[in-house]
Amino acid sequence: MNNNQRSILLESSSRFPPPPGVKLSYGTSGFRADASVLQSTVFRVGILAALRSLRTQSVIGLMITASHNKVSDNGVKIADPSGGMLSQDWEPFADALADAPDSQRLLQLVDDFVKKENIPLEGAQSAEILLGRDTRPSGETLLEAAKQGINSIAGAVAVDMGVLTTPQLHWMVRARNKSMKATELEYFEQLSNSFRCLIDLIPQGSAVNKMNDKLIVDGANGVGGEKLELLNKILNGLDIEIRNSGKQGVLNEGVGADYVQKEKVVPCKFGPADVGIRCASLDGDADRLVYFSVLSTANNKIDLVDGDKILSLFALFIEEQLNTVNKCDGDTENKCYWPTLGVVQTAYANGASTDYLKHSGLEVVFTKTGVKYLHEKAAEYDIGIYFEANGHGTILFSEGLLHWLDGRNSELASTSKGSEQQKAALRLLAVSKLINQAVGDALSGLLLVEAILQHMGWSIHRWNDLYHDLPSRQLKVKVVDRTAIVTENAETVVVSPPGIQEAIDAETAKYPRGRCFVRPSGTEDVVRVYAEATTQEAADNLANSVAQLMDQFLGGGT
Ligand code: 16G
Ligand code: MG
Repeated sequence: MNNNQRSILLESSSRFPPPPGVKLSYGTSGFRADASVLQSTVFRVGILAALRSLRTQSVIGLMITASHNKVSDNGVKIADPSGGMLSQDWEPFADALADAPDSQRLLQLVDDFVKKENIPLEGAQSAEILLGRDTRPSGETLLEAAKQGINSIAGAVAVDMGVLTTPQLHWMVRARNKSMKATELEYFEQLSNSFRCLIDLIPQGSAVNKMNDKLIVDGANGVGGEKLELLNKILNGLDIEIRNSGKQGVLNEGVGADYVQKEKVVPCKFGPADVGIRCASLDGDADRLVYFSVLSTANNKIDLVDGDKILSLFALFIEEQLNTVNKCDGDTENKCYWPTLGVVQTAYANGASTDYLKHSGLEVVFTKTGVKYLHEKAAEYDIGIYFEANGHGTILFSEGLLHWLDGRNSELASTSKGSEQQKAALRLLAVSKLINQAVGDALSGLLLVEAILQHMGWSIHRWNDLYHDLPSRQLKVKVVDRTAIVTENAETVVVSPPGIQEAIDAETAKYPRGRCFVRPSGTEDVVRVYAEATTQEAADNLANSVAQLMDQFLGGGT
């Protein structure tokens, strides 16, 4: 590092002293905390993003959001060149950088890391970082801190993309690194064109018209509602009413996908008048999507259609199209190609969904909780479909498969234009453009759900009847040190402290179809308990007794 770079870093970081006693870690979703303590962290993530861009010689993203957390929180995370999450091997450096007590220590860390990673840091190379933020009031000041961090690295340029959903920013980073145009308009056009394409390909005579009813979307009073209003203007073939678009209510307060999925009740501004109508909910930064319908009985209860069911719908549709495109008659047999198709879930997936997917002949694999793990696993297949029950997920297509589909489509266009086979190839290509290949995206996911429901001629009730969820219960337990819990097998088995797993097994064995696991949360200082059984009472009892076990083994107090 030359002296000029050294003095710029020292000077700028002295303007962003870390608040005393705050220790943050780059968890599953970046750094998150009360917005008032985040200035220095965001400044330092700006430095990190610039170094990452120099190291990869690619465009990097920096997103300021705390997703479904309360409005006074905020957070910051990095999008890697592929549009995915920051590479895990840089996370320890992110932690060290955020925790450096003063400018000197910060400088030392950067100096060591730059040498270790061989980062060209003399201004000879350029770096570009796209910045996005959600609608939180603290976003603007934090964005300024990020810019200052970026500007402290010679050759690095910050490009403010404005208020965006998290998936929009990831999409833009991916597009830029593929030398594609990457403005918000292009994003909207890609979504609306591919959606239109799927609608135009709906088989004649399917029950489509009956399905052409209204969708009501809860925008969580956040950026998703705002963006959906814009997208809705250029969409046709869909009747959407948007509520909680952020003009009045408070972000995530009694609204949004996280609230709806966890509490299983209607969000604000929904009620008895909506019974029977298809409803959807986005989270605060629009990377999660769940559907629901309002039940006619009182108590604001809903029928929840969660990420597992979105996954099942997508998997069914993809499988159907693959079967059609590969319908081989005689001489075309050698043109068939069976791509690998994998479905990725976490232990939170309802057992009934896993059974359903397996019975449908699909390969189901499990990973730890957290988008980065699911995404990485899904990328191992030609088509990898992943979803967390909380509504975060997407479909990944390999370059090889897309290339094959393109070729197959051209060939069919000349030999049997308009055939079912060709339409199936076109549908798969349209899905690959509609669904966000970078990260789970509530807006693109919503359009795909809508297109598939129209294709199938299904109501939300028909969709929800694919299988029936086993009753489940989630609890959190406060313990002395949650990191004492070490798990294996996609978080389904506790390997340490010794004895815990045996105790959980003994408890679970008391319940028919009982299933239970515990894991330390990555976003809160608690241990989470999940239990499933054939009745709600049994699931509640199992969860409660395992919560007590946590107390006994780890101390603390529930
Ligand atoms: C974060 C993760 C989400 C995960 C959740 C678990 C991302 C973008 N988000 O929100 O995938 O389900 O954490 O939270 O990775 P927990 O560890 O507190 O249970
Ligand atoms: Mg989110």
